[in-house]
Amino acid sequence: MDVRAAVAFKAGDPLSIETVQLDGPRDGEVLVEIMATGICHTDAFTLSGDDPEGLFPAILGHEGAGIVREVGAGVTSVKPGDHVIPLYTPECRECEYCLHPKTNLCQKIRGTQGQGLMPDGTSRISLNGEKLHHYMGCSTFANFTVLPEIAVAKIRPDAPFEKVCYIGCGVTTGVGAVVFDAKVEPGSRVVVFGLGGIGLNVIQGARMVGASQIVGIDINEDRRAIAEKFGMTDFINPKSVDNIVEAIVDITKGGADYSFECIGNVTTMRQALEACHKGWGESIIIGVAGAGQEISTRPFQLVTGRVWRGTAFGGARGRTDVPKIVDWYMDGKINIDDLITHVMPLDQINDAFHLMHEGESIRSVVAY
Ligand code: NAD
Ligand code: AHE
Ligand code: ZN
Ligand code: ZN
Repeated sequence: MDVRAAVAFKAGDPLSIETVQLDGPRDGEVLVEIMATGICHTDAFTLSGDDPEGLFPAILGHEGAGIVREVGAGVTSVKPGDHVIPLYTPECRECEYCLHPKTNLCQKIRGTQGQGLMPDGTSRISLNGEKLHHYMGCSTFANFTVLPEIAVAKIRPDAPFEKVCYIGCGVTTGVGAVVFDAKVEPGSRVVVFGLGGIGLNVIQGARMVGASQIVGIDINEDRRAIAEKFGMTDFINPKSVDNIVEAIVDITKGGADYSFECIGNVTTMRQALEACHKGWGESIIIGVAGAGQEISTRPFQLVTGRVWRGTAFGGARGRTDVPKIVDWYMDGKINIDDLITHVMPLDQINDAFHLMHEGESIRSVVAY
């Protein structure tokens, strides 16, 4: 079938709106009509050429929501008409990783996913006979996509696509990092580096679990008001202090119980670790850093009890946890509406990248 898609032909170039050809679902796959997709910083990261796994030409996008229109042979967990959120971290419930209690990183299809292919090693997407790569197993910058059955979470039908698409990455990553991975305790002092589409969700997750102090760090002063609305108690602009680590240790009376790096910058990753409390502070890396980047610190920081760790997709097991997070939104436990600052049609998708780079948007959503 012909579908409308934003194609990334080359790193650094704007996306190009094209009519591409999509093959139907094969065994264990589903065809999904994408109704809305968010634009995450990771899409910009891959488009920039910084992603060591970045492949071109490709259809990017990994933060979608839509409706199952067709299922391939053997699919049992969803049927046409079901509302779903695509999962870049699938949940097969049978691989060594799914069966391990300490990780959400299902590896069942990770190999082919990283090669921009479906699990059988082929692509379903082409343009005038030329193969296009899938992206993060999702490719939501198209009004239809094909996904493995294990990479869709079935959600309630009354949830609005233009809002809950954001649960496909940003909301789950930020809230989940607090709830599922760090397991922040009530009364904790939490520090959040980067108050964008992810960091603001860390803030609302921290407020949800009862953190007593939530310190936000951003070079964009405009983030202060929205972060306060989501639960931030203190704000520091690194440009306004001599030493950001000392400023955090001072304001938290000894250091963070938990810090979250939501930027993707190896310098702020080090600051986030070193701003943790001696003896027990844990720093969680969420930001994705470019090819060739490395983190460093004095080992003494870890010897003296700080913990450095990371999280992908907020530690969420997609098919199990995403429907619950949709319920949290529908029940008013989390706020998504105020984070979606821009909604646009597909042919304006390049504006979403511009708004992100200019610091003018929190989340842009394409509504098909
Ligand atoms: P964003 O662009 O919306 O937000 C980034 C924020 O960081 C902005 O508010 C910006 O002003 C701030 N910032 C930039 N440089 C800074 C600095 N030096 N000091 C302080 N603040 C600074 O991006 P996002 O969508 O929130 O994504 C954040 C990061 O998380 C990206 O690296 C993205 O790739 C990554 N990410 C990771 C996962 C995961 O599963 N681990 C999931 C989603 C996104
Ligand atoms: N491909 C990159 C890393 C990109 C990355 O870390 N992706 C996160 C999700 S970011 C969502 O916005 C992730 O889930 N990672 C785990 C995984 O298996 O991909 C690189 O550096 O090679
Ligand atoms: Zn993302
Ligand atoms: Zn698995």
